[in-house]
Amino acid sequence: MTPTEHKAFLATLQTIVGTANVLTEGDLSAWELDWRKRERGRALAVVRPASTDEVAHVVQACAAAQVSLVPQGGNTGMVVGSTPDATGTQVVLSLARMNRIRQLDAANLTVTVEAGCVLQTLQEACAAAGFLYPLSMASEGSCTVGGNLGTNAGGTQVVRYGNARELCLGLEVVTAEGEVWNGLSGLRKDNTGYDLRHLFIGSEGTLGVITAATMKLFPMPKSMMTAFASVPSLDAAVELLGLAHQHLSAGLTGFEVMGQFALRLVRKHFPQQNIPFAGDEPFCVVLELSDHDSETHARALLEGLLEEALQDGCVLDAVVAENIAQARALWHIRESIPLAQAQEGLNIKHDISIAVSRIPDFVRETDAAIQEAFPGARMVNYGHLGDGNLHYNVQAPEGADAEAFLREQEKPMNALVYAQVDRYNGSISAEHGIGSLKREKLAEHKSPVALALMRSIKLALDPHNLMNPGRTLKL
Ligand code: FAD
Ligand code: 2HG
Ligand code: ZN
Repeated sequence: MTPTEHKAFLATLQTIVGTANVLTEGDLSAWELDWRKRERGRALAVVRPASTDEVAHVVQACAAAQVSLVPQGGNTGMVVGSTPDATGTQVVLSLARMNRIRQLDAANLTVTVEAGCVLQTLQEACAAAGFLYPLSMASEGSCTVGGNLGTNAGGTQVVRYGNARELCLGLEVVTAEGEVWNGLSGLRKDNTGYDLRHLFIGSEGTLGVITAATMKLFPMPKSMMTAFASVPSLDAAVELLGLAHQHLSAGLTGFEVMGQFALRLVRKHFPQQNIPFAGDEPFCVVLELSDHDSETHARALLEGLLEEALQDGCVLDAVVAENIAQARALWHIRESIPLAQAQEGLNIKHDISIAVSRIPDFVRETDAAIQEAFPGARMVNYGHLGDGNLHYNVQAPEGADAEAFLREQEKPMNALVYAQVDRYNGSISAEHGIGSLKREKLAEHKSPVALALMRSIKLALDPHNLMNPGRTLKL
């Protein structure tokens, strides 16, 4: 682009969204630096449209100028997918101003919401109307509905309600050509050909821009109870999960596991938190029961489960929250682990999924292999055990230079862990996506047939490769 073309392009964007919403100067770190501080990009401009129409016109202007776009919500993604590359030639399309809840349809148990709405804002608005919007994760104070759908986010309630895909009934999307597809019918059954919404969900901004979505709502449970239990091993945690399914059935709405070192990091970096037990138990579990009968009914169910688990020996000790504040505090411990890890320093993350029953063997074998190859590496192992999703993360050995550890050991560490994941028929990305961080890995771990189909879809929907190029797929 010549300087004159550059100026004219910026002027076009300013005409569409207003001068104040085309940012080119000053500190743009909030949009250019990813949450994990892995990569700092440089944007041609950060553009902040306020309506679907404005998004469509911005995309059309970018297509005309052959400028690529990076859709961005809360920029909390874990895989470097929502920040621009270093060339200074990409537009960051921030959906933050498109944050309206368009309609909460109580009769049909749906909510239609714009992509930039912050997840917690949506949860709170639904709760105020007496409904549960179940998607939940530690980043909910800043991640957005568009980012949740762009990544097909999971979080802590998947065991009962599914991930973002399963909650979504329809989308409004601006295509790579700048056309608007309105698929916000909210129908629960619609078999009229290919289900386009599923192409865009989890596509990490590489196929189009999600501008709004119709999502499922649920009746608010009468009672939600949280327990925090210590368990002697991962095998015991899996056994407890089986018992929880039996005792609680669809009432089981959360089942998270936390390894000893993960909790030690929370103790170290957030000493004000009151973590139950001494700290020497190998693993702890947070489990949640949601009940549509009564608190008495819920308590009886949970106590029945814990009694049997204590007798079996798969639980060593347990506390049950007496009120909402205590329940929140117990969940907060779990949710503080990624923040405690970040405080401890740069780290290697593996967001993996494996059949639940095989997780204990996987961890035993892989822990041993890691200790042999990387002596002293500290395992921060925790996650959504109810869904078979571990955050099998690795912190540099005590006292080591975390930056050097990441630089020198990330590749061989990834190779070791992902080879194990393959052996166990697992996935190298359970919920965070691929972004640019795992793009090369995707090519190594997905079959050639699957990769070819994905490329065909990408080229059909975005023939000029302008939508978040270089993310997810290498063309
Ligand atoms: P961004 O980071 O802005 O974008 C993520 C991706 O989606 C990018 O590829 C981007 O281009 C694309 N995108 C964003 N908006 C749109 C749009 N409107 N249309 C099309 N594409 C779009 N993730 C989980 O799944 N489960 C967890 O439990 C979880 N916990 C987390 C805890 C912490 C502390 C943090 C920091 C992150 C966590 N995450 C978790 C990761 C992250 O919060 C989720 O991936 C979230 O869904 C990203 O939302 P966002 O709005 O921040 O998206
Ligand atoms: C969580 O479950 C998030 O807390 C973050 O998915 C995981 O930081 C991580 O590895
Ligand atoms: Zn997670």
